[in-house]
Amino acid sequence: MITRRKLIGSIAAGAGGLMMSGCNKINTDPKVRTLLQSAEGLTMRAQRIIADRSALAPEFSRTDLSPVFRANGTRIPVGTDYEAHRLANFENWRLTFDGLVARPLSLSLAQIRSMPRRTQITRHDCVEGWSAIGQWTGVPLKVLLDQAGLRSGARYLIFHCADRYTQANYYESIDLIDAFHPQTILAWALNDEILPVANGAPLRLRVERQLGYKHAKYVQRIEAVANLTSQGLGRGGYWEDYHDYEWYAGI
Ligand SMILES: Nc1nc2c(c(=O)[nH]1)N[C@H]1C(S)=C(S)[C@@H](COP(=O)(O)O)O[C@H]1N2
Ligand SMILES: [Mo]
Repeated sequence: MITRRKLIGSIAAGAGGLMMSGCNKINTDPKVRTLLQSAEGLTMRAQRIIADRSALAPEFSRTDLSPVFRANGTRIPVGTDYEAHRLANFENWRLTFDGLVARPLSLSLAQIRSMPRRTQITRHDCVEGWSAIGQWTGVPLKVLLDQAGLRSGARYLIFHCADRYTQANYYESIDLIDAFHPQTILAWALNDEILPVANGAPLRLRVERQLGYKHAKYVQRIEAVANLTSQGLGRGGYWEDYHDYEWYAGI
């Protein structure tokens, strides 16, 4: 099966090749003509995928809320600074936003909670076979991106988490299409309550067009990067690195 990632990779390769060739040669060489035709087809498909990717995930009403929003994976990070921050009610905790940005940010929870917010009721789908509907409130990631200002070359955001999960530090990453998506938020409340520790306090990612494992909990640092090779085993996330999960887990 061809994954979206591979598809987009082959589009980029095809387009690059075409741009370097002379125009006349393209039209006469039957091999190149086939490439041109298929590249055009791929470009249309790529545009559809991108248009599709800016669509909103379904939102629900309060009557749809799951009675309990279950927790999965890490329920309480141990053995790191996180523990001290949790015991101090995250008073001195800060979110770092750095990497390929013009203005690195270091934000307290109070600052984050006073920023523009979005509330959304969405369905969370875990690959392990359960779903839950919850109401999330948080700052749209776009607000932080606009404050920090991406530098040229930035293509992905890495979310560094406070927990180790089995053998490694949990982390995740998304591309800029998802980063600027209106429903992509850093949530600090669930169902009108301060975000519980089990669900990722004090701050967790909601990236509503993707499966559960992309929704990084306990986010303490966001790093803008040019590629994903520097972190972990280089596949863009804990589950991608150690369990062969797809990097793009679109739903
Ligand atoms: N830091 C961190 N983020 C994480 C996980 C984790 O173990 N650690 N588990 C992931 C998985 S598989 C799912 S389904 C959701 C679960 O979120 P919840 O605990 O709020 O239900 O968080 C995701 N984000
Ligand atoms: Mo999951």
